[in-house]
Amino acid sequence: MYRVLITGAGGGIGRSLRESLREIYPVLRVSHRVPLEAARSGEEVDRTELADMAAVERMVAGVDGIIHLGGISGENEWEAIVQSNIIGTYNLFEAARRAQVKRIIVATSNHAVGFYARDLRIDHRVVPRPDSRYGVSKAFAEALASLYADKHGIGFLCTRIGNFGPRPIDRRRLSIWISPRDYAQLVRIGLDHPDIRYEIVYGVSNNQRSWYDYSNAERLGYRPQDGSETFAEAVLAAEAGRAIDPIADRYQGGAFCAAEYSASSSPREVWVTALRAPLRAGGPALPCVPRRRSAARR
Ligand code: 15L
Repeated sequence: MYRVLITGAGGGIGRSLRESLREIYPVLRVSHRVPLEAARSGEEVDRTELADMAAVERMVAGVDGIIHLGGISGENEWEAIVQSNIIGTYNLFEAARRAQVKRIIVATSNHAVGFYARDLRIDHRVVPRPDSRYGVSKAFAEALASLYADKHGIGFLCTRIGNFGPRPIDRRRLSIWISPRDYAQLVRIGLDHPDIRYEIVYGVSNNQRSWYDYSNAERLGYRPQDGSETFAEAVLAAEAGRAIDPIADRYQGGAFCAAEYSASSSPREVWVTALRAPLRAGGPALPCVPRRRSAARR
């Protein structure tokens, strides 16, 4: 990889990757919709609105690989999600196809699968269960990536990021946290691995309380250095006595699931079906298993 583009480079993950990937690839092009800090040596700074196709085409010119972090990173009005995450992601992948980009790392999210219950451990093969309009846009990005991988041969690593930060900030994040250095490792695998066509991996550190089976990332060489358990005692003490929300506390997406919840009953328990229907005969059996049972097997 000679020139690597980071979209959404002004956000938390983007700023972190701008530092950790500096001087790893000869040229890092960093882009955001608002102005970024000036370019240092080995950097090119760009300002692009992802909904503007002509601008996106200029942004990807001459690029070999893309880390796509751009767009809205939480729940929002549908119109805003459509502009940034649906049209913006389409424009990026289509411009990348025209520019013959080889690899794209997609920042998808745990919210694409947020309506799985917390007593399950899910892997990369479960069907999407978005918990928000934002989660739907991430499931869309994964599906669009699949199309551009199969039909146009771009290599995609879709990283379903849990929660990125220097430390897990609450009980829920103990199960989904990823440290900056572990995410940087995953991104480098996505850019440098010689044989990636289309993969979904969970972007999580080695968390003992994980709801995610990240074995697909391990298969590609991922060896996380961090784990949330180091922080567990302090995190749980800070939360002692907190009121329980029946939806937010039952489902992996947390408050994203509870927001605007208007059903008079609980979400469907489709995991039972998944247990009965292994995806591939003879292959690793279950895309989704009760977490305690999975832990006991290890
Ligand atoms: C995400 O996908 C968001 O981008 C981030 O802001 C957090 O809300 C994170 O998920 C999370 O679930 O903690």
